[in-house]
Amino acid sequence: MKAESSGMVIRTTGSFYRVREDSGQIRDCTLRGKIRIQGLKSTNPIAVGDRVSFIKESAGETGTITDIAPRKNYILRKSVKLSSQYHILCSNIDQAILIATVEEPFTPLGYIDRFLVSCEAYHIPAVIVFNKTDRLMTEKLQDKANDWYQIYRNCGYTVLPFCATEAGNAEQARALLKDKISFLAGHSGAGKSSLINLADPCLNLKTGSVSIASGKGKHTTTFAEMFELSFGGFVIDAPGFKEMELYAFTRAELSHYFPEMRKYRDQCRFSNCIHTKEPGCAILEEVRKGNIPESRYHTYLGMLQSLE
Ligand SMILES: Nc1nc2c(ncn2[C@@H]2O[C@H](COP(=O)(O)OP(=O)(O)OP(=O)(O)O)[C@@H](O)[C@H]2O)c(=O)[nH]1
Ligand SMILES: [Mg+2]
Ligand SMILES: [Zn+2]
Repeated sequence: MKAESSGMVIRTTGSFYRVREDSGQIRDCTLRGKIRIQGLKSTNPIAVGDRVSFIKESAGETGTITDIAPRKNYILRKSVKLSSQYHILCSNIDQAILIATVEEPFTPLGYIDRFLVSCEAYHIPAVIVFNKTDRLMTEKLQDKANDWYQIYRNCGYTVLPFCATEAGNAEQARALLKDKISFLAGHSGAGKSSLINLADPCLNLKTGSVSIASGKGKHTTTFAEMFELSFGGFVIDAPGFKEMELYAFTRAELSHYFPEMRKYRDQCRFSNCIHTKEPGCAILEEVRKGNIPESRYHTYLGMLQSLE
Protein backbone atom coordinates (compact mmCIF):
# COMPACT_ATOMS: atom_id res chain seq x y z
CA MET A 1 0.00 0.00 0.00
CA LYS A 2 1.25 3.46 -0.90
CA ALA A 3 1.90 5.91 1.90
CA GLU A 4 -0.40 8.90 2.27
CA SER A 5 0.99 12.41 2.48
CA SER A 6 -0.73 15.64 3.37
CA GLY A 7 -0.62 19.17 2.10
CA MET A 8 -2.58 22.27 1.16
CA VAL A 9 -4.34 23.06 -2.08
CA ILE A 10 -2.83 26.25 -3.53
CA ARG A 11 -4.54 26.31 -6.92
CA THR A 12 -7.42 24.68 -8.71
CA THR A 13 -7.70 24.37 -12.50
CA GLY A 14 -10.52 22.28 -13.85
CA SER A 15 -10.17 18.87 -12.30
CA PHE A 16 -6.52 19.41 -11.30
CA TYR A 17 -5.53 20.52 -7.86
CA ARG A 18 -2.07 21.88 -7.15
CA VAL A 19 -1.07 20.70 -3.72
CA ARG A 20 1.82 21.98 -1.66
CA GLU A 21 3.21 19.22 0.47
CA ASP A 22 4.21 20.22 3.95
CA SER A 23 7.83 19.72 2.82
CA GLY A 24 7.31 22.48 0.23
CA GLN A 25 7.16 20.16 -2.76
CA ILE A 26 4.46 20.99 -5.32
CA ARG A 27 2.32 18.22 -6.79
CA ASP A 28 -0.59 18.27 -9.24
CA CYS A 29 -3.30 15.96 -8.04
CA THR A 30 -6.61 14.63 -9.21
CA LEU A 31 -9.49 13.56 -7.09
CA ARG A 32 -10.37 9.92 -6.64
CA GLY A 33 -14.05 9.15 -6.62
CA LYS A 34 -16.39 11.40 -4.75
CA ILE A 35 -15.56 13.14 -1.53
CA ARG A 36 -18.71 14.16 0.22
CA ILE A 37 -18.64 17.19 2.43
CA GLN A 38 -21.45 17.10 4.88
CA GLY A 39 -23.96 19.90 5.13
CA LEU A 40 -22.54 22.09 2.39
CA LYS A 41 -23.90 22.29 -1.13
CA SER A 42 -21.07 23.75 -3.15
CA THR A 43 -20.27 23.30 -6.80
CA ASN A 44 -16.57 22.66 -6.18
CA PRO A 45 -15.49 19.76 -3.99
CA ILE A 46 -12.07 21.22 -3.19
CA ALA A 47 -10.96 24.82 -2.76
CA VAL A 48 -7.73 26.74 -2.32
CA GLY A 49 -6.66 26.46 1.30
CA ASP A 50 -8.08 22.98 1.81
CA ARG A 51 -5.93 20.54 3.74
CA VAL A 52 -5.91 17.24 1.88
CA SER A 53 -4.46 13.76 2.09
CA PHE A 54 -3.10 12.29 -1.10
CA ILE A 55 -1.25 9.32 -2.49
CA LYS A 56 1.87 10.00 -4.56
CA GLU A 57 1.92 8.33 -7.93
CA SER A 58 5.09 6.34 -8.44
CA ALA A 59 5.90 8.02 -11.72
CA GLY A 60 6.21 11.78 -11.99
CA GLU A 61 5.04 14.55 -9.74
CA THR A 62 1.38 13.74 -9.61
CA GLY A 63 -0.91 12.39 -6.95
CA THR A 64 -4.42 11.38 -6.06
CA ILE A 65 -6.38 13.17 -3.37
CA THR A 66 -8.11 10.73 -1.06
CA ASP A 67 -9.43 12.89 1.74
CA ILE A 68 -10.09 16.46 2.80
CA ALA A 69 -9.80 17.71 6.36
CA PRO A 70 -12.69 19.62 7.97
CA ARG A 71 -12.45 23.34 7.18
CA LYS A 72 -11.96 25.79 10.03
CA ASN A 73 -13.67 28.45 7.89
CA TYR A 74 -14.36 29.27 4.26
CA ILE A 75 -15.58 32.04 2.00
CA LEU A 76 -18.44 31.35 -0.37
CA ARG A 77 -19.14 32.86 -3.71
CA LYS A 78 -22.21 32.51 -5.84
CA SER A 79 -21.63 30.06 -8.62
CA VAL A 80 -21.62 32.01 -11.86
CA LYS A 81 -23.75 29.72 -13.96
CA LEU A 82 -26.23 28.55 -11.36
CA SER A 83 -26.95 31.51 -9.19
CA SER A 84 -28.70 29.47 -6.52
CA GLN A 85 -25.54 27.47 -5.93
CA TYR A 86 -22.33 28.39 -4.23
CA HIS A 87 -18.74 27.55 -4.62
CA ILE A 88 -16.05 27.81 -2.04
CA LEU A 89 -13.60 30.57 -2.91
CA CYS A 90 -11.00 29.59 -0.32
CA SER A 91 -10.77 27.99 3.10
CA ASN A 92 -8.79 27.86 6.33
CA ILE A 93 -8.03 31.57 6.37
CA ASP A 94 -6.15 33.07 9.34
CA GLN A 95 -7.03 36.67 8.54
CA ALA A 96 -8.93 38.71 5.99
CA ILE A 97 -7.24 41.99 5.12
CA LEU A 98 -9.29 44.74 3.54
CA ILE A 99 -7.21 47.27 1.64
CA ALA A 100 -9.28 50.44 1.84
CA THR A 101 -8.45 53.97 0.76
CA VAL A 102 -9.83 57.28 1.97
CA GLU A 103 -8.83 58.80 -1.38
CA GLU A 104 -7.93 57.50 -4.86
CA PRO A 105 -10.14 55.52 -4.99
CA PHE A 106 -12.59 56.51 -2.27
CA THR A 107 -13.83 53.45 -0.38
CA PRO A 108 -17.41 53.88 0.88
CA LEU A 109 -17.81 53.13 4.58
CA GLY A 110 -20.72 50.84 3.73
CA TYR A 111 -18.36 48.67 1.71
CA ILE A 112 -15.97 48.39 4.65
CA ASP A 113 -18.86 47.56 7.00
CA ARG A 114 -20.24 44.84 4.73
CA PHE A 115 -16.82 43.30 4.42
CA LEU A 116 -16.49 43.22 8.21
CA VAL A 117 -19.96 41.70 8.63
CA SER A 118 -18.96 38.97 6.20
CA CYS A 119 -15.79 38.27 8.17
CA GLU A 120 -17.77 38.08 11.41
CA ALA A 121 -20.20 35.64 9.83
CA TYR A 122 -17.38 33.57 8.36
CA HIS A 123 -15.43 33.57 11.65
CA ILE A 124 -12.39 35.12 10.05
CA PRO A 125 -10.40 37.78 11.96
CA ALA A 126 -10.39 41.02 9.97
CA VAL A 127 -7.76 43.72 9.57
CA ILE A 128 -8.32 47.02 7.76
CA VAL A 129 -5.34 48.53 6.00
CA PHE A 130 -6.00 52.14 5.03
CA ASN A 131 -3.58 52.50 2.16
CA LYS A 132 -2.27 55.58 0.32
CA THR A 133 -1.83 57.72 3.40
CA ASP A 134 0.61 59.77 1.27
CA ARG A 135 -2.39 60.94 -0.76
CA LEU A 136 -3.98 62.63 2.24
CA MET A 137 -2.74 66.03 1.11
CA THR A 138 -4.99 68.34 3.07
CA GLU A 139 -5.71 68.69 6.74
CA LYS A 140 -9.35 68.05 5.96
CA LEU A 141 -8.53 64.69 4.40
CA GLN A 142 -6.26 63.78 7.29
CA ASP A 143 -9.02 64.57 9.76
CA LYS A 144 -11.43 62.45 7.78
CA ALA A 145 -8.96 59.55 7.74
CA ASN A 146 -8.42 59.83 11.49
CA ASP A 147 -12.18 59.78 12.06
CA TRP A 148 -12.41 56.59 10.02
CA TYR A 149 -9.56 54.91 11.89
CA GLN A 150 -11.29 55.76 15.15
CA ILE A 151 -14.66 54.35 14.06
CA TYR A 152 -13.17 50.94 13.39
CA ARG A 153 -10.74 50.91 16.29
CA ASN A 154 -13.64 51.66 18.63
CA CYS A 155 -15.43 48.62 17.22
CA GLY A 156 -12.42 46.52 18.15
CA TYR A 157 -10.83 46.09 14.73
CA THR A 158 -7.15 46.30 13.92
CA VAL A 159 -6.59 49.37 11.75
CA LEU A 160 -3.32 49.98 9.96
CA PRO A 161 -2.78 53.29 8.13
CA PHE A 162 -0.31 52.45 5.39
CA CYS A 163 1.58 53.52 2.30
CA ALA A 164 2.51 50.67 -0.02
CA THR A 165 4.75 52.75 -2.27
CA GLU A 166 7.18 53.61 0.53
CA ALA A 167 10.07 51.12 0.56
CA GLY A 168 10.67 51.81 4.25
CA ASN A 169 7.33 50.13 5.08
CA ALA A 170 8.35 46.71 3.75
CA GLU A 171 9.10 45.33 7.20
CA GLN A 172 5.65 46.38 8.44
CA ALA A 173 4.01 44.64 5.46
CA ARG A 174 5.98 41.48 6.19
CA ALA A 175 4.98 41.56 9.86
CA LEU A 176 1.34 41.77 8.80
CA LEU A 177 1.54 38.72 6.54
CA LYS A 178 4.22 36.53 8.11
CA ASP A 179 3.30 32.90 8.84
CA LYS A 180 -0.38 33.44 8.18
CA ILE A 181 -2.82 32.56 5.43
CA SER A 182 -4.19 35.95 4.48
CA PHE A 183 -7.11 36.74 2.23
CA LEU A 184 -6.71 40.17 0.64
CA ALA A 185 -9.70 42.10 -0.60
CA GLY A 186 -10.44 45.63 -1.73
CA HIS A 187 -11.44 47.73 -4.69
CA SER A 188 -9.39 47.67 -7.82
CA GLY A 189 -6.55 50.15 -7.48
CA ALA A 190 -6.55 50.17 -3.68
CA GLY A 191 -3.07 48.63 -3.60
CA LYS A 192 -3.48 44.93 -2.79
CA SER A 193 -0.80 43.75 -5.22
CA SER A 194 1.44 46.68 -4.27
CA LEU A 195 1.32 45.68 -0.61
CA ILE A 196 2.15 42.06 -1.42
CA ASN A 197 5.04 43.11 -3.68
CA LEU A 198 6.38 45.45 -1.05
CA ALA A 199 6.45 42.57 1.44
CA ASP A 200 7.85 40.06 -1.03
CA PRO A 201 9.36 41.54 -4.21
CA CYS A 202 10.04 37.99 -5.52
CA LEU A 203 6.35 37.59 -6.28
CA ASN A 204 6.42 40.52 -8.70
CA LEU A 205 2.63 40.75 -9.07
CA LYS A 206 1.25 43.04 -11.72
CA THR A 207 0.17 46.38 -10.32
CA GLY A 208 -1.73 49.36 -11.61
CA SER A 209 -3.73 47.25 -13.99
CA VAL A 210 -7.27 48.28 -14.80
CA SER A 211 -8.33 44.90 -16.11
CA ILE A 212 -10.42 44.21 -13.05
CA ALA A 213 -12.29 47.50 -13.24
CA SER A 214 -13.82 46.40 -16.53
CA GLY A 215 -14.77 43.07 -15.05
CA LYS A 216 -12.93 41.37 -17.92
CA GLY A 217 -9.49 39.92 -18.38
CA LYS A 218 -7.72 37.31 -16.36
CA HIS A 219 -9.58 38.00 -13.13
CA THR A 220 -12.95 36.96 -14.47
CA THR A 221 -12.06 33.56 -13.08
CA THR A 222 -13.73 33.27 -9.72
CA PHE A 223 -11.23 30.78 -8.35
CA ALA A 224 -8.67 32.22 -6.04
CA GLU A 225 -4.96 31.60 -6.27
CA MET A 226 -2.64 31.39 -3.35
CA PHE A 227 0.93 32.70 -3.34
CA GLU A 228 3.60 31.48 -1.00
CA LEU A 229 5.63 34.20 0.70
CA SER A 230 9.40 33.74 0.78
CA PHE A 231 9.51 34.76 4.46
CA GLY A 232 6.70 32.41 5.54
CA GLY A 233 2.96 32.58 5.00
CA PHE A 234 0.53 32.61 2.12
CA VAL A 235 -1.62 35.28 0.51
CA ILE A 236 -4.74 35.03 -1.56
CA ASP A 237 -5.01 38.02 -3.86
CA ALA A 238 -8.69 37.98 -4.67
CA PRO A 239 -10.06 40.89 -6.67
CA GLY A 240 -13.76 41.64 -6.64
CA PHE A 241 -14.78 41.13 -3.04
CA LYS A 242 -18.20 42.34 -4.20
CA GLU A 243 -19.03 38.78 -5.03
CA MET A 244 -18.23 37.46 -1.60
CA GLU A 245 -21.49 35.98 -0.43
CA LEU A 246 -23.02 36.44 2.95
CA TYR A 247 -24.48 33.49 4.70
CA ALA A 248 -28.22 33.60 4.62
CA PHE A 249 -28.91 34.86 8.09
CA THR A 250 -32.07 36.28 9.56
CA ARG A 251 -32.81 39.91 10.27
CA ALA A 252 -32.75 39.21 13.97
CA GLU A 253 -29.21 37.84 13.70
CA LEU A 254 -27.69 40.75 11.78
CA SER A 255 -26.75 42.92 14.76
CA HIS A 256 -24.75 39.99 16.10
CA TYR A 257 -22.21 40.61 13.33
CA PHE A 258 -21.61 44.21 14.41
CA PRO A 259 -19.32 43.83 17.46
CA GLU A 260 -20.27 47.23 18.88
CA MET A 261 -23.98 46.26 18.73
CA ARG A 262 -23.42 42.76 19.99
CA LYS A 263 -22.51 44.25 23.36
CA TYR A 264 -25.94 45.85 23.79
CA ARG A 265 -28.44 43.72 21.88
CA ASP A 266 -29.37 41.65 24.91
CA GLN A 267 -30.45 44.78 26.75
CA CYS A 268 -33.33 45.61 24.39
CA ARG A 269 -36.79 45.37 25.91
CA PHE A 270 -38.01 42.92 23.27
CA SER A 271 -36.02 39.79 22.55
CA ASN A 272 -37.01 39.92 18.87
CA CYS A 273 -35.96 43.60 18.56
CA ILE A 274 -34.38 44.44 15.21
CA HIS A 275 -33.38 47.90 16.47
CA THR A 276 -35.26 50.15 14.08
CA LYS A 277 -37.86 52.00 16.17
CA GLU A 278 -38.86 49.63 18.96
CA PRO A 279 -39.44 51.16 22.38
CA GLY A 280 -36.76 50.30 24.91
CA CYS A 281 -34.20 49.49 22.21
CA ALA A 282 -30.71 49.60 23.75
CA ILE A 283 -28.99 49.89 20.39
CA LEU A 284 -30.96 52.97 19.35
CA GLU A 285 -30.06 54.48 22.70
CA GLU A 286 -26.35 53.82 22.13
CA VAL A 287 -26.53 55.31 18.64
CA ARG A 288 -28.03 58.44 20.22
CA LYS A 289 -25.26 58.53 22.80
CA GLY A 290 -22.63 58.13 20.10
CA ASN A 291 -21.35 54.77 21.34
CA ILE A 292 -22.42 53.11 18.10
CA PRO A 293 -21.16 55.08 15.06
CA GLU A 294 -23.96 56.49 12.94
CA SER A 295 -22.31 55.32 9.74
CA ARG A 296 -22.25 51.75 11.00
CA TYR A 297 -25.89 51.94 12.08
CA HIS A 298 -26.76 53.33 8.67
CA THR A 299 -25.11 50.30 7.01
CA TYR A 300 -26.96 48.06 9.42
CA LEU A 301 -30.32 49.52 8.33
CA GLY A 302 -29.39 49.11 4.65
CA MET A 303 -28.42 45.49 5.15
CA LEU A 304 -31.55 44.86 7.17
CA GLN A 305 -33.63 46.09 4.26
CA SER A 306 -31.88 43.79 1.82
CA LEU A 307 -32.72 40.86 4.08
CA GLU A 308 -36.45 41.56 3.89
N1 LIG B 1 0.32 57.11 -3.91
C1 LIG B 1 0.18 55.81 -3.65
N2 LIG B 1 -0.06 54.96 -4.66
C2 LIG B 1 -0.20 53.65 -4.38
C3 LIG B 1 -0.09 53.15 -3.06
N3 LIG B 1 -0.28 51.80 -3.10
C4 LIG B 1 -0.50 51.50 -4.40
N4 LIG B 1 -0.44 52.60 -5.17
C5 LIG B 1 -0.65 52.67 -6.63
O1 LIG B 1 -2.01 52.39 -6.93
C6 LIG B 1 -2.12 51.70 -8.16
C7 LIG B 1 -2.93 50.43 -7.98
O2 LIG B 1 -2.23 49.54 -7.14
P1 LIG B 1 -2.41 47.95 -7.24
O3 LIG B 1 -1.50 47.37 -6.22
O4 LIG B 1 -2.26 47.47 -8.62
O5 LIG B 1 -3.94 47.80 -6.79
P2 LIG B 1 -4.79 46.47 -6.59
O6 LIG B 1 -5.57 46.64 -5.35
O7 LIG B 1 -3.92 45.27 -6.68
O8 LIG B 1 -5.78 46.54 -7.81
P3 LIG B 1 -6.46 45.34 -8.64
O9 LIG B 1 -5.43 44.28 -8.89
O10 LIG B 1 -6.93 46.02 -9.89
O11 LIG B 1 -7.62 44.85 -7.80
C8 LIG B 1 -0.69 51.44 -8.64
O12 LIG B 1 -0.38 52.42 -9.61
C9 LIG B 1 0.14 51.62 -7.40
O13 LIG B 1 1.44 52.05 -7.67
C10 LIG B 1 0.19 54.08 -2.00
O14 LIG B 1 0.28 53.76 -0.80
N5 LIG B 1 0.29 55.40 -2.36
MG1 LIG C 1 -3.92 43.58 -7.98
ZN1 LIG D 1 -33.07 46.86 19.91
